[in-house]
Amino acid sequence: MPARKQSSGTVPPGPEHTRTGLSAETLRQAFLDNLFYIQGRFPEIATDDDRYQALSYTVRDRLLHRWVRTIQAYKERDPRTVCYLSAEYLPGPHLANNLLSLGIVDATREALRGLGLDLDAILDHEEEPGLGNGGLGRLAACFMDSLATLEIPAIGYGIRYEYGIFDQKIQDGWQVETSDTWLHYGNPWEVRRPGICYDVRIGGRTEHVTDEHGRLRVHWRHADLFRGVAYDTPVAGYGVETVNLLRLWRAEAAEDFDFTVFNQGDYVGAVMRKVRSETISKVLYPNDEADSGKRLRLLQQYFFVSCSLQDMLRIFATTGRPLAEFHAKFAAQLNDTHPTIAVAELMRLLVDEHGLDWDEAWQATRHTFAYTNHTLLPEALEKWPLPLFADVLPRHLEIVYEINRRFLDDMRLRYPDDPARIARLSIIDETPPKYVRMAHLASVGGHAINGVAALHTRLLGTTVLKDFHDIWPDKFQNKTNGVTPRRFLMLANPGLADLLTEALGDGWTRDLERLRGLEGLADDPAFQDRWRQAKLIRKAALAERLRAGQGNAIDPASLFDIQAKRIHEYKRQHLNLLHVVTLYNRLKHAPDADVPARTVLFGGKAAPGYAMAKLIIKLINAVAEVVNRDPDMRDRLKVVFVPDYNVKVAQSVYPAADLSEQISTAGMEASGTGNMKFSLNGALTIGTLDGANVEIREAVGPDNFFLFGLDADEAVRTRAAGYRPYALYERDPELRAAVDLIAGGHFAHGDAGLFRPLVDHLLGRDDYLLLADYRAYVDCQDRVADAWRDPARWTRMAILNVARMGRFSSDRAIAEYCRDIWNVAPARVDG
Ligand code: GLG
Repeated sequence: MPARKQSSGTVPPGPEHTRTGLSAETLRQAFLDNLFYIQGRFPEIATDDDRYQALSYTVRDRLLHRWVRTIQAYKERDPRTVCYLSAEYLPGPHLANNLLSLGIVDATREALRGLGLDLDAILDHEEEPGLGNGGLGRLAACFMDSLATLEIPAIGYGIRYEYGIFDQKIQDGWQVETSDTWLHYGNPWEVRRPGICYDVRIGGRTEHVTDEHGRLRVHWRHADLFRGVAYDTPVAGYGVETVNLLRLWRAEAAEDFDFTVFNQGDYVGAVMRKVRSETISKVLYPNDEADSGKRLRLLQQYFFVSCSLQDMLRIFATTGRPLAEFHAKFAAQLNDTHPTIAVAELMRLLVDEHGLDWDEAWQATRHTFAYTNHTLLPEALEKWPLPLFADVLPRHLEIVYEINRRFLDDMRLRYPDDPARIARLSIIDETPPKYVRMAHLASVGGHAINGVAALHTRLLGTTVLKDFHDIWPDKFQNKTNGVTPRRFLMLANPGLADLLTEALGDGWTRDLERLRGLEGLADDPAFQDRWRQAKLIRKAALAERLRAGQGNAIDPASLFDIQAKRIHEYKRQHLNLLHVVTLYNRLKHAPDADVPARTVLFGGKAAPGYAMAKLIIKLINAVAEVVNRDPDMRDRLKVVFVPDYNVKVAQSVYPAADLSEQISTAGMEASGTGNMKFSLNGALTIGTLDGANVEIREAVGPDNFFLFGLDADEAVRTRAAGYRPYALYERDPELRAAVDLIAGGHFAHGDAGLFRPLVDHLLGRDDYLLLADYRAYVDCQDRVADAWRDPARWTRMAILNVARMGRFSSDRAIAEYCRDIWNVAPARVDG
């Protein structure tokens, strides 16, 4: 643990010191006080939850202390502030991370030990806020961590979903969804701010009138009114005084409206309206489903964006600057298209509510926003049916039309003879029933567009946003994703973190490039030994967790081959399975074959409406059932599905991996961030040239990466050339045997129908080119097995992977956003 300035040494004892001091003794006292005064308990009768709450409040007090000082510093200095607008955040459990940021893990452990309590047991009790689906929400959380650590003034804006991502149970091999209950015991980390609330109007119609100065004015006669209330969560920087703000909005009924109904004698109606209002922030939409018709989803997006912009305007008003300078105060990032309605909403607020003229407002708007694209999948590029949009946001539709009219007028001057191109560029898709294309609105309404890995950014500019790239090549930038080394190394893998600190000093925790110093130790036998020890400890811990949870006995000495991420056909968990079944066939035919023992682990949720992904989960469990019971496998092959994959589970999975499966069809995964977390924890990657894999391979060196398969251009050509998967099936006996075994019902108690949809798709269309990559993948897995047989070689590769992963810190990513897109600088908060 790096040395920190502890207020116990520098601040004279006084009321403040005892309230927020960082020594074990003050922590112990504060914990007991909170147990008593907040929970109303004494140690002998306290429950796990009482202890968790008391400790969390103890830590929160210490955060609030810094939080207040951060706000004071920002108020005095009035710096440009980043506003990250994101419909999703996946922060993971707060308590341990906050202990780490404050530098009080050891002191807290000691304080609790003095009371006969175990810190880890208390940490384990926390229910994480699952306010996101996967990579996109987790990236937002990593970015919040890095912004605070780099001392950048920032606010994260989003939605306080009452029900986050569903919990996953596995019953009879199938995914079963149950509702998330993260708020059940209350949430000690948030502060509700009833005073910070905004009205959000929807529906109705507009009236255009001329005011007494002859100016055209628009009145929006809305049909419905909601209120958003702020819930604030502190986000502490690591090893610095900065504590930034994550402000999530909860929807409530606007009281005055209820009151009118109540006065009309309809008390029940008024309450019903309240219930209906609250549904806006009730539940997170699972991804992978077409949202386009979902009114509630559009309401959610508009709701949080409107509250956030009104909040920014309120803050701006305190600076006394003229409104036309709004963009000098705020840099707002649109995290995917979900918050893109912000472009029209800021125009509405500036023009309709604050009386700016259009050009001034447009200038401020364009310089405020920038847009991050996270996917090329056409089904994920949001567009809203025009009738729905008009019904919910009639005024915004007028504004979008006006933005579009001005934009297309320009474009017609530029491309006078190219109406097809104008139609392609238009923010409105004219195909009936007509749609509003949100990615186009984001591209026109901001000053920068970025992809999340080099390959992704290239494809963005040459495919889905090509027409925009033609007009504004300079607007396009690449910002390769990164991950926070605090949560995903220091917290998740304390043994490895200690080893790194011993070898390199603790500077790597805030400057991950310093890991490069490990290169010189890659061949050192003593260091290699300790490296393997550290890995083995994490593998044993995961094995123990799985044994306790599901009764699965797995051998920590075996090769842990792990694929953990959302279940999706493009991510190809079923390609991994084809390899597993191939290994199974080989062992069945040659039971004495010299095959290194391997445990293949899967984790991940399928969108509830995505039948094929759910069938893949069933197949994983079905294969596991047969393989794990077969005496011929003699512990050389095991298959395990880790249920309910979330940030907490992920923290125990990444450090335990030997092999990281990053095997998506090239051109499909925008970046991936799990790939970075595995590699940073010393796993070797088997992967395609997709997303950030390309850059990871460049960084760690091709010798330290197991590459296979078609690249993105080859994948396009393969499809264009009339791809016939069936021919590949016929030609490759091992592939045929694996597919036949699945098709014949071997893993389904003889039921040949169960996996038929999956097999038919592979043999008929195979959109994700599994069969095209199968042989290269299986051969590559054989090279993995060879490397694994030589522990010195494997460990050397693992050390070099970690040594060269520094570039993939979210600190680097955020520093690039600050420099190239946001134009913001640190504002140091003094201790
Ligand atoms: C996306 C992509 C991932 C990407 C993540 C963060 O699918 O490839 O790493 O965003 O940029 N929807 C996602 O999870």
